[in-house]
Amino acid sequence: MKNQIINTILFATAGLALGGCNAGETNPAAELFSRLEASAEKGQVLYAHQDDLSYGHTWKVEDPAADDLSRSDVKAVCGEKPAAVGFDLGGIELGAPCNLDGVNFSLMRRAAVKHAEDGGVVTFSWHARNPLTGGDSWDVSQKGVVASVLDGGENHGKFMEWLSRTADFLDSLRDSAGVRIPAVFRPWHENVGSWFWWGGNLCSEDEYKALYRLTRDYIENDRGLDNLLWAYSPNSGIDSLAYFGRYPGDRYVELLGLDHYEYVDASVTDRDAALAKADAYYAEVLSTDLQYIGNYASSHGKLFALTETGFEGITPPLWWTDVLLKAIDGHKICYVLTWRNAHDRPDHFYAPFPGSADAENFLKFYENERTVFLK
Ligand code: BMA
Repeated sequence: MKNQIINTILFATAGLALGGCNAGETNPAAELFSRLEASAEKGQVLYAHQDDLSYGHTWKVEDPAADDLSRSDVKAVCGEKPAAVGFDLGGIELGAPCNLDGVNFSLMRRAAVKHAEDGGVVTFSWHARNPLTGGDSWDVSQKGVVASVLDGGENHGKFMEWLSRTADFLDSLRDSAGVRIPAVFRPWHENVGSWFWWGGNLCSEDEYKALYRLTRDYIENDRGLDNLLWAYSPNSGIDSLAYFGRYPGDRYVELLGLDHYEYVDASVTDRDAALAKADAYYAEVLSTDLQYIGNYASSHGKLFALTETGFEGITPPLWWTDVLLKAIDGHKICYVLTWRNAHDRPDHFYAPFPGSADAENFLKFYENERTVFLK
């Protein structure tokens, strides 16, 4: 009974937080919200890995239609798939068969649906092409791209077609009963730094907010997709003023995120000193940023997560326990996502694989009572 009352309250709260659904009603997104909220409340953190089911350090799904989706670098190391899997939609806007990293979109659909049906969580980022120049997301050669896609801008019509293709794909994420699976959608990420065409120096705060709102209004209201939790995830290394300066508003966001990576300063010649400095900086930034994001999330009924993180090549052998787990200690984030293990770039990996130097330490991370994997 007690649990029933708590569940009713949780669902009602989530329903209120989500545009288009009434208190007490449930939909896939509201249910996902409640699950994530309840597990974060218990101090649990879902482990998530980008592209985990599509390829790994030395392999790639070859047959998108027939593969049984049982492979995963993470599973090969600890015996379980991650609880959450990240996918990227970059390229869907052009109607391309594969995303920017060569992942076939029908494979992505199958993998996301299977992962959700297996009880996991799926999240989508979107490295969309530059609609003004025709370049990629990182083409920051011209300002005014965002202005050009807003209502009245020269690329508005084209951009609405892009949104329409993205909505088609998100709408096609349906289980065997034809019901849309829930997903976290995280468009226009790392938006305070200036490396994407929607970045800090490339558009005004109001233009950014308008871009985000246009995206949600179209996908949710015009297309009726109620299966999404919307994430806002700036890059790290900023303060709360910068973080919230571009926040599209509580009506538009359910999950506050942060993308924060660890890097070694190559100019420091003493490798151990460089690593110690990198570990300390990684932890310091997270402790500040997760504090203000967490405060806002708890007072505004939002989820929060470390939406991208990692150390390329995972050099410190104890990174998982001594750096990552320590840095998130005390913060009620619902998931932590480490970036992809590229199959075609041996040094570009952010999760363990059989034989990687961090694999043993990852087992400790896996066994830690806080972390949650698929089972
Ligand atoms: C970056 C790198 C790129 C990739 C992009 C989108 O961080 O991993 O190789 O194309 O993410 O997935």
